[in-house]
Amino acid sequence: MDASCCRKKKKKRRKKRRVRKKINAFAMGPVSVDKIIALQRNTTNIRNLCILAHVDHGKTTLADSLVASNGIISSRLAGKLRYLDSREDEQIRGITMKSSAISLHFSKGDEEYLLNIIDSPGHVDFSSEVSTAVRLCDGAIVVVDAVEGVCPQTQAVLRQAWLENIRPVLVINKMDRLIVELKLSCQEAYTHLKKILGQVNAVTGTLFTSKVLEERAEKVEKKEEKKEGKNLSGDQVYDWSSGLEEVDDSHLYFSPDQGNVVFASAIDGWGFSIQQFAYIYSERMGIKAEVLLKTLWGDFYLDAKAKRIMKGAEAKGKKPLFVQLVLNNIWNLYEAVVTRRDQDRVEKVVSSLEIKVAPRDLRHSDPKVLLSAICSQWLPVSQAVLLMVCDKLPSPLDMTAERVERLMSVGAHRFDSLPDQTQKLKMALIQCSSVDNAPVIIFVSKMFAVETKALPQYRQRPLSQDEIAQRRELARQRHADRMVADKTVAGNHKEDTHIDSIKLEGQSPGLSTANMESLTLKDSKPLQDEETFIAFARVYSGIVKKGQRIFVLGPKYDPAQGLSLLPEGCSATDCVSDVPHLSCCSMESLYLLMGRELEELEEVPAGNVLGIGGLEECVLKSATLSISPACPPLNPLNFEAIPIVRVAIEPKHPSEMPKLVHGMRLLNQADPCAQVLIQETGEHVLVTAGEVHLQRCLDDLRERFAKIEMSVSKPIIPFRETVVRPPKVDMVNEELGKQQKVAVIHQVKEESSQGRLSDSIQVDPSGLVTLTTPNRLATVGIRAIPLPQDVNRILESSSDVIRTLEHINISLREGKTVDISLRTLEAIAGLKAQLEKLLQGRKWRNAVERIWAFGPRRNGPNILLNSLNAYKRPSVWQCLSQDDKTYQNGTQPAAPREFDNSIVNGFQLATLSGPMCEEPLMGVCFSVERWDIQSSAASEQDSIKEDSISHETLVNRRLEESSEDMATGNRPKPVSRTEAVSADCYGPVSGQLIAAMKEACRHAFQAQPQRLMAAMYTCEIMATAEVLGRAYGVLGRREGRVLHEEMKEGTDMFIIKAVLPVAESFGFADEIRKRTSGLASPQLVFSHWEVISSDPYWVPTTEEEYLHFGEKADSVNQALKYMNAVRRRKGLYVEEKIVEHAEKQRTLGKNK
Ligand SMILES: Nc1nc2c(ncn2[C@@H]2O[C@H](COP(=O)(O)OP(=O)(O)OP(=O)(O)O)[C@@H](O)[C@H]2O)c(=O)[nH]1
Ligand SMILES: [Mg+2]
Repeated sequence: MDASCCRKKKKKRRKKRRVRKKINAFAMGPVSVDKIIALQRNTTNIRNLCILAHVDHGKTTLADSLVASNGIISSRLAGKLRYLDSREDEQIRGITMKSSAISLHFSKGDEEYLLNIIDSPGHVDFSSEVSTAVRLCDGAIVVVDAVEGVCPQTQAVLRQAWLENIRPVLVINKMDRLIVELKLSCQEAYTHLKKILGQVNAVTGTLFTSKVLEERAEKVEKKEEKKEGKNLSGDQVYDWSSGLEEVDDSHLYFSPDQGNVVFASAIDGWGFSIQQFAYIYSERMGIKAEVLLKTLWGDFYLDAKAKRIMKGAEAKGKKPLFVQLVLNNIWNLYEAVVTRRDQDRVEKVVSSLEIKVAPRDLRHSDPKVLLSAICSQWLPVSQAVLLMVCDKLPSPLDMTAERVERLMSVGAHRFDSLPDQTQKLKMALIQCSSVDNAPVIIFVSKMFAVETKALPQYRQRPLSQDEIAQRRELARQRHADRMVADKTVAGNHKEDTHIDSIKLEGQSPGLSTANMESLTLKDSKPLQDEETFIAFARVYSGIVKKGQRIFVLGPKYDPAQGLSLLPEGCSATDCVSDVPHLSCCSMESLYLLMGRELEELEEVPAGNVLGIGGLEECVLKSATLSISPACPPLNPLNFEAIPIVRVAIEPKHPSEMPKLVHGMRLLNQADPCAQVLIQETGEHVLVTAGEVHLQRCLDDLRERFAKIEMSVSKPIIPFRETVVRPPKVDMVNEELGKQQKVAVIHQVKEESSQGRLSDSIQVDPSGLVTLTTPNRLATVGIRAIPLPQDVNRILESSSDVIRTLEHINISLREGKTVDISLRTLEAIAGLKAQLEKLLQGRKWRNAVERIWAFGPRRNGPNILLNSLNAYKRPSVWQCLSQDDKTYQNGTQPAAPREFDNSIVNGFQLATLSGPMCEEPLMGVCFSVERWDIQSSAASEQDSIKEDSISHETLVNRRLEESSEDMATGNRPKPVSRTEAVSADCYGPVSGQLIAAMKEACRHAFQAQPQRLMAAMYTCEIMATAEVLGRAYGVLGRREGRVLHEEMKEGTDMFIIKAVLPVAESFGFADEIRKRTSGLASPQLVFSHWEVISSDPYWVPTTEEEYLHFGEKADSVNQALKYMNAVRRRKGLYVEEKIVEHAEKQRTLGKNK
């Protein structure tokens, strides 16, 4: 009896265990790869989306809930695991540092969807990772913290989404904080949420307005062009309307009644959109769901007596429907579960919601467990978000023609100037077709490194039944062989060594050697410490197959050139070595990206995000891949962050240098934004976006890529050198008379040039420097003039436009015709107009037309001005007057004078490194007021022409190489002087002229009051009132300047906006976090360059100054400190007193 009872119990227990196992398997088992492969073919139901937000607003937590909905992680761990933060430092720091993708499955009714979701980092240092994510998507979930609202990075990501033309939906996250932390009532919360929506929509509104205005300007221009073309003469009619009135923009905004907003608490696992409540209440109250959909959000209330929904809740002091029907429920639940912990009420709520909660959860001491148990059944956040995503975000098939054109038109070229074959590819991109003959087009947005042993082909996996059987067979065979060997070579001590050969001879039928080896090799190959690069990519058209060969198009590839050089019908399997910026590669493996895991695929159809292996030799950071050479390289990514923090790195042991170089090359490839350079000084330099980014790069270098001990220099802070107008007051703020002013300048001048001025240089009191070449054949007269600040700012922000302008000018000079896109022409004309507006006054008369060049690197913020009356050279703006009739009517443009290039090159060299501490110049205009070349030089020019050319190209090359990437360029090679064949013992005239011009510019610079410019960060700090004072303290100590401070409405948070010199920013974030016990955390973004007002060369000159500062003037001079630090780092001479306070040495008495 007892025994049978026992058996029954055991049986029951076993059954229970089996059931539990089954349930767990259902909950934990991820969707099979086969299913996802099947879904990849149904393009209509694919959604490629990324999650974007300010740092810490809960992207990864939300992603956890979505991942858990597919059973990849347990729902209990969702929010705690942060599954997509797979790096150790991400987990430790609690911030995401890279974008990573995962493919999920979702069923909505009968429809099945494939969601390729990319989680992105919110920290400003990693904003380049956001760019790489946004490019591959068609839509985005923008997450906003319900308490913090719109923050700087929220605006930045909305702008990025806008620029890439992808559609956003909104998730207002951390709703629980409104209840638990801020303790708002439902009504207050509703007002607060309305305000946040308003803020987000304001950002979208601004982006939209600027776009409409831009488009309108384009249209007007086109119309005018047409009119001119038809030679219509008549009165010009101006249209003053902005065009904004006519455009419907309602679909752009976020509004809960549009279904593009979800309210959520990712950490507690709930989220809802208006739709869900509309359906719940339409059933319960008998009101049509459509009516509720329109009224649940907004100024509507429920008139209980009339049983009708009325407008005007606010005016009548009634509760809006959203408060009454939606928020109330949630507030009640929180009150019962979290605030009061009222068991009875909880049970009532649970039964009214008709859900089941495990008794274990009901009894749990942490109320959050019970809360998530209830919420995840009642309003699962994944359901709400994924429904919205499937409904509101476009599929890859919905790609607009506008987006495609923008992707395809690169640089200054017009889309319609591209070859016909290329223009045809536009249709392929729009159709996103996966038929067999569709051209394959892929964009790689970044390369990421994974440990080779983590790749699926090397992963330890459970053996299948067949493999186990095969192995058994193998073992049996080996055993049998050994037995045979034992018998035949009995007593022979070599028996072991024979086994292999015997094995080869004694094959059993059906089991080939290759098979056996592959079985044994695959699992035992030592792959420790190896990294493999995988391309993070998307297929825009065609089907990609494993092993397929493909063209890799560099960003400078020109399809017109490619098509003319390649034979007709040429494919990537043929060898193409002679086409610039084009190479071939085979895609060795294709992967499905599943967060931390990769799954191998055989082929991937259009519209999907994927990983590609085998491209590391051909792709550095990003690239376009296509099987057609007619494909243009797709537009490069636009990065918001400018890398600014640089450190020099060297190995602890000099012999490990090659390892470091190798490691840095890998790092350069693995990070979209980090730059690796070899400076002119030979230092290996790493440039990163900020401190956190720097730390991550160094960790990667140390632990993954170089694996050596390194010493890292202190961050190298960049400075700029400039000149300013002579001061009007002295350091004690006394007005300076004219006499004194001249005295001050003279003194500086004398000091700086003491003993160095030779007789070939003359400086006149007005600052004009005249310099003659050593062979006395050429003389230049240069004056340095400070550019107005606004001009400086415009030049700095327009470096891209200036670069394009320079390219166009080079082409024109070479006699090529250039087809320039309207947008580029407009940008150039805009820049010219802005400069004309700002450079007004007698001094700048006609200055914009007279601009000779920009520098350094031909696109920098300094200007070379032609002030020679006798020399009319072609204008840098000549592309704007290309269609000019007078020009076409035969009046030839002026030709540049001989040696024109030497003057420009001398200017480029001078602006590349200034005399203060060899940093680049900024905001300086060098006006050429004299340039004489004696006739003997001109007559010589024929004989030395060749030489001068080689010299000029050498200088050009040197200018370019100084900034070149280590990965792409080599170190500048020393050029032997034997090239110089001139009879002139001073070398060729052009070379001398370059040197003379450079020196003249330097002296002209020194003849003016010089200043350093510091890079500045803007920093936004959010802090509570208690820690505000401490935050100010830290800012003050680090030379920060507070711009404004405001209180965030509805919270006790203050937002301080300040600027801070980059030089003072290291450790700032940590210090402020420590001082405020983690309550304030700043975001530092590079903003601009600012002149440091103190003069580094200042010494007291006036009587008042002697009185005030003493003879030594040893109060801290910030500019001098910075300048000397840079000089010391570069090994330049530093003028410093070694003994500052010379006092007689004495021994202090013990008792004093
Ligand atoms: N109260 C509350 N906290 C949340 C919620 N969602 C996330 N958090 C917390 O917010 C912090 C940041 O969450 P993450 O998901 O790492 O934020 P993120 O946006 O991915 O951050 P980055 O990737 O670094 O930009 C974590 O401590 C989360 O626990 C929420 O709904 N409510
Ligand atoms: Mg994150």
